[in-house]
Amino acid sequence: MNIDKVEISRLKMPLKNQFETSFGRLTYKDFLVVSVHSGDFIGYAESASLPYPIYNEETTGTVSYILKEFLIPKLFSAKSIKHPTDIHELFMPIRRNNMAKAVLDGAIWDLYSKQQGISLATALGGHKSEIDVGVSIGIEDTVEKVLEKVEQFIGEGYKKIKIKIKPGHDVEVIRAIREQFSPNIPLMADANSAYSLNDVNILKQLDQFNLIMIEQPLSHDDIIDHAKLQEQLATPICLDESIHSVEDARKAIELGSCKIINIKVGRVGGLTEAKKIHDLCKSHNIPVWCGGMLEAGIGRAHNIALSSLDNFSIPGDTSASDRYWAYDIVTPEVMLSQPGRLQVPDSPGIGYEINEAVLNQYVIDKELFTKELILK
Ligand code: OSB
Ligand code: MG
Repeated sequence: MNIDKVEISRLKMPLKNQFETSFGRLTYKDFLVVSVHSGDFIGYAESASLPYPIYNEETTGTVSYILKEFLIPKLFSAKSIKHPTDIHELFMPIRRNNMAKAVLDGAIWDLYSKQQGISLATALGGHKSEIDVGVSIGIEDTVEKVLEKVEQFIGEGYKKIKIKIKPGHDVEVIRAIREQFSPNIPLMADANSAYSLNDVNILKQLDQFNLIMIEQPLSHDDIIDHAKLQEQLATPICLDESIHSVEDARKAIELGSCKIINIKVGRVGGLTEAKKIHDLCKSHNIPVWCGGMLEAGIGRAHNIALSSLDNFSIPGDTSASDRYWAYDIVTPEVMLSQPGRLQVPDSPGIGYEINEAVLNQYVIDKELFTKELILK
């Protein structure tokens, strides 16, 4: 794969509705679209990063810096890149900065699939032609507003309803949902690290609601206390923030810190590492699902392709474009094929075209990198 140039566009896209988690409120998504060019082929990916370091330590600004200063120069000075997994090797000496690595890794995976004339899903080893999808509901000012959203998304057929919780917005919200809707709706809670072991009594109360899982109740960097908590909870714990690599996943499984893992491509440094975590979890009978970072269409397309792997057996946060966006940057937009289901594209690469007209409306900065410029 001979890379001629890399283009980075920075986008600022307003969310249709603000999205609040225990770590803060987001009203827009500020992210990068990276394209890698090789002859007539172009691979695309978007950064999972947020404008502030509140989910993890990265921001769109740090992703941009690491790409320009380290990762793009590494890409251009590599002797030969035969397969996207070579990128993973190439970036290994750089510590962390996983969202920065993931965006270039993802663009190369898309490029490779297009050059091979196969879908990204096929390139990754996925076999599903359709996937079940869920939706994530943020913290609202009132319980009534949460109930309205739950009603709307159940109506759209979403196969998993995830509720953001934090101290003071937890047991009553979940109770209200269980009282208002059929006890069978697939429900879970995501705390984004808002609790500590001192809150074990609150977390234990959640056991009565038959949740599919509780996601990341404790600290963003913890796997020890989660193991202690899991011993005391009937509800499976799912880790999100704490898992950055297949090694983290191995240790968490060994310790009993979780029974389910949320795989986010950005958080783990790319599709190659995401697939490794999928495979490891499969061999330990740990189901996985694909998390989201409020992606626009390009990121969503990557998530759909990844979710076609068979151990993605729980619906992911890979909702349709209209969950967050008035207009999406891909065409067609990501739309449910039937209630709560998405088709996995079988055309080459991510399987969605870029909607340049929409994308350009949101671009606030653009930079081009060539081998000559970078290695001068
Ligand atoms: O914890 O899964 C999370 C959004 C931003 C940061 C962290 C998280 C989320 C979500 C939304 O839950 C998932 C989505 O629909 O993209
Ligand atoms: Mg989460």
